[in-house]
Amino acid sequence: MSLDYFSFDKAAAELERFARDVPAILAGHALTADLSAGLEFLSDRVETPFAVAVVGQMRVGKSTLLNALVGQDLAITGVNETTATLNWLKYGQGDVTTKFKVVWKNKPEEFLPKNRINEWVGDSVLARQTRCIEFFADAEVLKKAYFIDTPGMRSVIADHEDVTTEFLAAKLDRNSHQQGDSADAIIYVLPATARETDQSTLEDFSNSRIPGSSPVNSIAVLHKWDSIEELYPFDIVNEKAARLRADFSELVSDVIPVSAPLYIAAERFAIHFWDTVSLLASIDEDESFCDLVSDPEEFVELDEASIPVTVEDRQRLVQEFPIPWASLRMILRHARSRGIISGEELRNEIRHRSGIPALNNEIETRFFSRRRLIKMMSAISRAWEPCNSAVVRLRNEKKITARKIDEIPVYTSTLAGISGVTSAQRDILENISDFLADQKTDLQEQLEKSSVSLASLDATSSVIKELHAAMDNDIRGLELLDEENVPMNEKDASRCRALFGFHGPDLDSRISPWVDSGDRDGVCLDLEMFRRSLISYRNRSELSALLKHAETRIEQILDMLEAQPEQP
Ligand SMILES: Nc1nc2c(ncn2[C@@H]2O[C@H](COP(=O)(O)OP(=O)(O)OP(=O)(O)O)[C@@H](O)[C@H]2O)c(=O)[nH]1
Ligand SMILES: [Mg+2]
Repeated sequence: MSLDYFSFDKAAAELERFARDVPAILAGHALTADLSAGLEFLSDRVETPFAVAVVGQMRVGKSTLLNALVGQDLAITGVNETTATLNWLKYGQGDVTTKFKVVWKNKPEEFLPKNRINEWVGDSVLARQTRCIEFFADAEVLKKAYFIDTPGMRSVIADHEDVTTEFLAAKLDRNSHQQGDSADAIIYVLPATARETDQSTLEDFSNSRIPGSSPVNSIAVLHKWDSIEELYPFDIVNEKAARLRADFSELVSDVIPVSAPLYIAAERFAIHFWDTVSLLASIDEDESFCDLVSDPEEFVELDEASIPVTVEDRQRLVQEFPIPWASLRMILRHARSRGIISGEELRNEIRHRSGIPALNNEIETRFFSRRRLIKMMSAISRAWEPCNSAVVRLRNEKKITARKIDEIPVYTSTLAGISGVTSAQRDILENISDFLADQKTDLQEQLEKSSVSLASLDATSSVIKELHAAMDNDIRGLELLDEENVPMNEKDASRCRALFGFHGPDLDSRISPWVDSGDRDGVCLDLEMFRRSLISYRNRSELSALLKHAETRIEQILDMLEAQPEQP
């Protein structure tokens, strides 16, 4: 067993090799040339990016969140209801990034300069005539996934909600999921402001829930928590997330507290901003600090000698570094309550608290890797058919050719045995014998060619076949574990999930439940014990395939760990 069975990158490289080599092998033989066309889709399929849609109530910060994830201000944000169309954020370079594409409902699509986008904001006539808008940016993340910004649910602008729900429900259609077409993920943005009770968040979620979404493709974020009017809003939202995680466990993969403006500030604001904010947070007088953070006007106008940053400097600060007031206030309070005086430390702390790194990680490891596998597996399984047909044709051809080759000596000796012929007839018989000898050489060449094609086909597809079987078993195992009433305790089930690549297909993710066991030997020992403990399920016939696969995965992991050099 080799490393190829774990890492997605290696699997993708194998698939790429397969997609490149097999059509060439098929095209190289007259008998199979027609089948190579059936494989052209392969390379495209591996390349297609994922679609990630962001949905939620109006003004909950969907567009701001997308800008944080993409790393650029592509989606339009605003204090009033803003996004009026389905907006796709896609990868592009050069001229296209200065434009946007309008896909009209009733006329051909067109590219327009970016400065005209305001005509599509809010309740506009143009928005109603538009199917969707596409924006392009040269952002690394967009190479992997495109993002869809949606108009707010419960929108006062008619039609918005229907547009979003219908569109996304169609994308998540179970049947297309089977085909591996729907590699989409949905981020539900739920408000986490002070007046949102758990009950109202639950209601909000059920209102915006897209039919067909499930933990396999959905995640919830509690957004705008920075505006909770408490000293420790993060602790409050964290507790809320923990409660909702239990309520939502059947619906989304996780519930993560997020504040996009905090991340945008951490990523884009110069250190001057962070130094100034931490300086302001260290004011001696508690009362002055409370006045300073009481409202945005006071923040820039309060003129007291004890404040270590002048009124002019504060005015310049808010102009230069635009951030929602609630976010700025939260940063100031956070720095003060935790006694953070270093701008750099504050910035790192806020980046972490923004929840975006956790969200990115969740998107990547939970659904991208799993969806990527499903997508890849579906591409591979579609490639079997032409390959198998080619193998059958080549084998038949080989059989027929070999038979013909065997028959030739019989004819030749029959010819040689003919007696009592004239010399002219002898010449003819000799010509026939020569002709048969040439035929034999041609047939042998033909046989050789078919054998070479068969051998290359076999060599090229055997790795991918094994890979396919292993990953297919991962997916089947995960699906079984997703079912209700699986006869396995939760701890064992979650360990099997990890083994099957639930947290990511690479080795580290697969052994994540055991890494606490210390060094490599500790992990190996615990894995071995886990393998033995699975024996207790052996009388559950419905689990037999799953147990067998768990066993195989453990063996492969042990082989791989043992092959690794010991850490010093
Ligand atoms: N305090 C705070 N403000 C936020 C946050 N996210 C967004 N905002 C602000 O909320 C307002 C609305 O943000 P958008 O991103 O436009 O919201 P949206 O959900 O896309 O709105 P629609 O497109 O109208 O549905 C803007 O003024 C943002 O600056 C957040 O996490 N915290
Ligand atoms: Mg918006």
